[in-house]
Amino acid sequence: MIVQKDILEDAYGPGEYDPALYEYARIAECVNGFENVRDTHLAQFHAQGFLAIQHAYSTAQVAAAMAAVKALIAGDNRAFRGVQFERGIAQEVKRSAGHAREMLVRKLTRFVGLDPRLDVFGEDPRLLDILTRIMGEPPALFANQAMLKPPGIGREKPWHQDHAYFNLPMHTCIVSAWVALDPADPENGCMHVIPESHRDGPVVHFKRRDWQICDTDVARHRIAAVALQPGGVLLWHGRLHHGSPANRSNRRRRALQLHYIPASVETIATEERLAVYGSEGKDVVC
Ligand SMILES: O=C(O)CCC(=O)C(=O)O
Repeated sequence: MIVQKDILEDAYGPGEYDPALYEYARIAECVNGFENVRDTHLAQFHAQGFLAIQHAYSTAQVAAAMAAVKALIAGDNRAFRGVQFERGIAQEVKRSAGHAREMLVRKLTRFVGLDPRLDVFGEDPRLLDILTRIMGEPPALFANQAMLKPPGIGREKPWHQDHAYFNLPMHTCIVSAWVALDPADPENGCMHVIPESHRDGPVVHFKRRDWQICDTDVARHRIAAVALQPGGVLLWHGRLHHGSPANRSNRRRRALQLHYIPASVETIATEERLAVYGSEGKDVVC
């Protein structure tokens, strides 16, 4: 992340990419509500590497979360320093205020613990029950961010595996939960996944438009786009290949992202992670 006086910018800026990287073969099917998640859906999670659930959270919870996000951006919590803008627009950020400034924000880092209206999402017993059933033990929250991908300027998040970012043992069953606050679809940069790619093991990541899988290693013909209504949640395995195109629409695409690990897991050294996921020292090119 880049710090310019009081303005925190995203670590990576917008980059040109081939739109074919997000040409999807299908829109992913969804379960309707946490209460309808059966063991067959959990088996599907293990087989496919993801599970999408519509109407998991209520309209009231989503509205409260959006108000809480707005308040954090407005600076209502003076201790919060996690507002991160899209990169390269610092002058515009300095000139803007209120709603216009809000529309330039890419990410809120570590929102959990700041506002009960946001904490309810990650603490929901129905979510925790599903995570426990997937992991075989109680989950612990490892990382969290609000991903706001603003209209027109919200950059792509290139294809990657979450495990490549986290210093966790290679066997760890990481599960990420991504909650849509706005309708999320291919036009405003919804999540795209490669079903079953979590079975391919760790993939070397490169610093290109982001810390990412090489574009030529993306299994383009297998892409599923995950369109969600507000309150819908996508769960995915930490080794699933996933990414999201830029938001070229005039609509917002706000989401809360929570990464869970089995409570018993302990962290490893960065070198150990990069020995697997990093490209340096390996005879590979991108
Ligand atoms: O919200 C997005 O567009 C991308 C989220 C994601 O995949 C990540 O941060 O790991």
